[in-house]
Amino acid sequence: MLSGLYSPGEVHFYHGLGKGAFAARTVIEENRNESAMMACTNAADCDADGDLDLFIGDEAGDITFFRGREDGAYEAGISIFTGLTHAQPKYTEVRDSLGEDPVIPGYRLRLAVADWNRDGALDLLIGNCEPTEAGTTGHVRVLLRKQLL
Ligand SMILES: [Ca+2]
Ligand SMILES: [Ca+2]
Repeated sequence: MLSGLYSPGEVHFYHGLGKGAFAARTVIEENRNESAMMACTNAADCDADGDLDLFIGDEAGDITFFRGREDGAYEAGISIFTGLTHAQPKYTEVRDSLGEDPVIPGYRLRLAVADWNRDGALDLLIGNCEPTEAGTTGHVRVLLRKQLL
């Protein structure tokens, strides 16, 4: 089971032991500061190597990918939009890294992983918020995968 915390935005993994029991938590993403506040997690084997990988959508509007390793640990997370690693970034640092014309405008990014177009490659379904003069609006987008990560 994966759990994204509201604040400080940590992501925890609880290995299932069967019969409703779980092992002690493993911290996948520790204290990402306010950029990962209300982290949204999804697990899927995106590179088809048999190990679960993670996507984490965050408050700043970024998506971080963590490649799962055979030993159950995860490689350092990288932004799928900028390719940058985020080591405890602040919200404003992540927003600045996405630029003034980001791929996905807005913030509070939520996501799901599914093969939307049934081509055998997992895609991302994304929802988020964006401020307007009339208030806050929301967007839903699908990012179709073109190549292996
Ligand atoms: Ca994998
Ligand atoms: Ca697909």
